[in-house]
Amino acid sequence: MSKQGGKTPGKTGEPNEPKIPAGGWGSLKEVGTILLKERVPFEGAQLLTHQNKPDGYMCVSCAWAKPAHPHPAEFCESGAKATAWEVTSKHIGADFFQRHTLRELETWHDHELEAAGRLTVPMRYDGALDRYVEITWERAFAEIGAELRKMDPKNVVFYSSGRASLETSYMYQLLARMYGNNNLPDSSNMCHESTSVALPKTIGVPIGTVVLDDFDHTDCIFFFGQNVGVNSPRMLHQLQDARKRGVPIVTFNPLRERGLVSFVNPQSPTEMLTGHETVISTQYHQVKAGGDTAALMGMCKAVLEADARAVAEGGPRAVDADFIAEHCHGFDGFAAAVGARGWDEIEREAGLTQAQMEQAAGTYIRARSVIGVYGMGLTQHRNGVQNVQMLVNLLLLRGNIGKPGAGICPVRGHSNVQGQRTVGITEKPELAPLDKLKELYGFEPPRDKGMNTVEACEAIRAGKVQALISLGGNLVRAVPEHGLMDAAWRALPLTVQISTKLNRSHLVHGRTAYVLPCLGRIEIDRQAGGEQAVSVEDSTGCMHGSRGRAEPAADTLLSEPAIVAGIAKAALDPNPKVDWDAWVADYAKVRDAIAATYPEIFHEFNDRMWTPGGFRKPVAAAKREWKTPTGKANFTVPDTLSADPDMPVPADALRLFTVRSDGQFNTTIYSLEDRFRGVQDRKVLLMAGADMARLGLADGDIVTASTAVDDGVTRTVEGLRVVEYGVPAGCVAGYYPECNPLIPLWHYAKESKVPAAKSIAVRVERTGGPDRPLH
Ligand SMILES: Nc1nc2c(c(=O)[nH]1)N[C@H]1C(S)=C(S)[C@@H](COP(=O)(O)OP(=O)(O)OC[C@H]3O[C@@H](n4cnc5c(=O)[nH]c(N)nc54)[C@H](O)[C@@H]3O)O[C@H]1N2
Ligand SMILES: Nc1nc2c(c(=O)[nH]1)N[C@H]1C(S)=C(S)[C@@H](COP(=O)(O)OP(=O)(O)OC[C@H]3O[C@@H](n4cnc5c(=O)[nH]c(N)nc54)[C@H](O)[C@@H]3O)O[C@H]1N2
Ligand SMILES: [Mo]
Repeated sequence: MSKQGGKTPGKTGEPNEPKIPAGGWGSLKEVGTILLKERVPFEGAQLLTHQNKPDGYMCVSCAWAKPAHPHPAEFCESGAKATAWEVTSKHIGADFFQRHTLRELETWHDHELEAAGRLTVPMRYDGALDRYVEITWERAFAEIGAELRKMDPKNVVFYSSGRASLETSYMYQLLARMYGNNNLPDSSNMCHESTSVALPKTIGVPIGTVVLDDFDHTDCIFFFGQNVGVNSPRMLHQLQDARKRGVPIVTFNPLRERGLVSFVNPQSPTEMLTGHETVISTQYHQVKAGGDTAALMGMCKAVLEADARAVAEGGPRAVDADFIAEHCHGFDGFAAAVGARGWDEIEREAGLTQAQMEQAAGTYIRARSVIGVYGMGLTQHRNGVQNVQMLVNLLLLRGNIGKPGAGICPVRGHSNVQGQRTVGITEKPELAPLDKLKELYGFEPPRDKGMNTVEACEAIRAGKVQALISLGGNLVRAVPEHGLMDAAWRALPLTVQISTKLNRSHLVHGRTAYVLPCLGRIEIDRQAGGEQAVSVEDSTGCMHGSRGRAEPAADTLLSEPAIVAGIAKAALDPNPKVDWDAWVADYAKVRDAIAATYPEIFHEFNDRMWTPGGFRKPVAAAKREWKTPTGKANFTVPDTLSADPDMPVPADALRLFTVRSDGQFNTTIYSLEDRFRGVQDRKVLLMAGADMARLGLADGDIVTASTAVDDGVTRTVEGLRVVEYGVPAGCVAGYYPECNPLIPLWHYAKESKVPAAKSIAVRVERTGGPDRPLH
């Protein structure tokens, strides 16, 4: 047993796991600790009262919905950490780089890089000195513009991480298109792109159908591969309320995640004082990583078998036959495909028993209105699109789309990642309003397909990319295949990072490299036209205004719209129809432009942006209008139940899935500890006792993991500590991004190209351990 703090001994099958609830005093203490560490105790605590409020700023952590009637404190532990991290009083200027060369900084941990503080001045890399050196904004823009003008627009990539506002994102996509390409990869390409591909084909909209109100009317909630306690904790309020009404919650997840087990509401004095925990999941099925298509198939099979019995016996139907007849296409083919699959195969691929799947199906059948919630556990697989489609199949069987209390609920990641897509950040020209842009701005938008994230990586490796502009993010660490990608990155002629904090992508840079520091969303944004506000879209398709409240980290920072405009003016010939300066002076004018481009969604944008709870974009499927090629909601037959057809796991290997901890926001590592999983450091592999015995490993052993594929590339991560943990046999969990070197670039979801970060065949080799000699 390893010596992990804060744990009670685990019972069989779940060793080493702490038994703390999500929320509670632990959560409050965490908030206090990070505010102190970032030296913002007073301002930070005050600021937090404005978080996710109709007149305040929208949290920079997750994209979960913001209620019209917020709690007095409408923030969570994760959101408070993200706020403290952004408004930290630690700042770094050019003098920091006089003290540290990039070579030295490369030895720093990712946590230390970001913890150094906010970037404050624009800089260019000086190769002779191996340092970033301060330059003026004017020079930075002029030089970047001059470089871009020399390049073939098709070889330039405009990446964005899903945090930038609707206003910035709209300007950014216009910049890329006026420059001459649709190369607009987004963090969404590594995230919910499987959703954006699966849902239009099946229900005719690219986003979820539920709103907050549905949680008040639901009879049952299913959770697939989403870690609510860490990644969208404010949603625990809706789950707790539902549980108090007796609503069952059925979870499918290889790990018993604390937030899905129990919760103490930090905003309830009674609960805090009595320690009363709400049980969140009423059933917990530890599906094998990649086993969801099979598990969902098992549930559909159980529903259809129950329905056949009902028909034979004349009882109430288990499927909603009227809904299927009126609204669906492909039911017969789907039912036949389900019938053709045997329980043996389903059990083997899901790692669950027939009885477990029948139990879940029984709960499903008894509920009138069901919500299906999911996250990266479904999307980041070779079959990521198919996984989502299987969840749609299950919901369609009982008409659980487009009625109150029911629907599909993808939980998006970054706080405006969904909104970026809504305003044109996409590499797919058919999804962008190109004719409208042409009409409004009098230029010929490029019509050819642009690069998504994986394609941009492939092109970078092939030496075909001349410049990479990044609007936020830390692409060098977020992508797979660090071994090959880092080297390719350094050969890029030009990289431009628009960032708030120092990260690996500033160190693994192009031959010419710029760092452009920007204001964060929480900061007051003063422009010629006065203090500006921005807007974002949440996971449920609701748009919210957001007004910064904190003093900027430095007066040398520019806002994201100002930086995008600065690059645009330098790289593009003047266009009388696009007045970048006027847009920067008054973001309301950008919103007018957004409204003119997308009148159906954004009409009277400026008037509606402060609507409490947000204003929602039209979601046809929520009204049972199906904008699909068949005009109906489509059942789809899965190609395979196999978790991972392109990367089978050899007998001596394990299936690795990468996860986040409560001490991180993506590649931003706030702290090394994972409070909920009881792990003190991040270089670990969480492994089942049975696998450890099979592989001759003991808790605390140090191992090297290597990818178990034979494609001529060696991929390893050294120095991982084995932690015995309650994961299904054959599966092993590790942290993102530490394990990203193990993911081959070619290993992605078939139709969406989302890297398959939740299923990687790995071998482990023992290299050391605390008290056992090597062999
Ligand atoms: N505090 C915090 N909040 C965040 C983030 C963060 O890093 N920190 N990141 C943001 C972003 S960009 C995103 S996309 C979201 C991500 O939020 P989530 O969608 O929750 O993503 P992950 O943490 O990667 O993993 C999700 C869960 O899937 C489970 N899982 C893994 N493989 C499988 C599988 O094959 N099947 C099933 N059923 N489950 C599986 C894991 O055990 C884990 O509990 O969170 C957002 N919010
Ligand atoms: N193995 C594995 N890999 C994964 C995942 C996984 O689950 N497993 N998840 C994938 C997912 S879902 C995602 S979304 C990606 C995330 O990929 P990215 O979005 O590229 O990465 P982040 O870590 O969110 O980016 C953090 C950086 O953003 C910058 N930043 C923060 N706030 C702002 C701001 O307001 N403005 C600007 N301009 N910059 C800002 C800071 O400099 C910070 O260092 O990673 C993907 N990679
Ligand atoms: Mo994400």
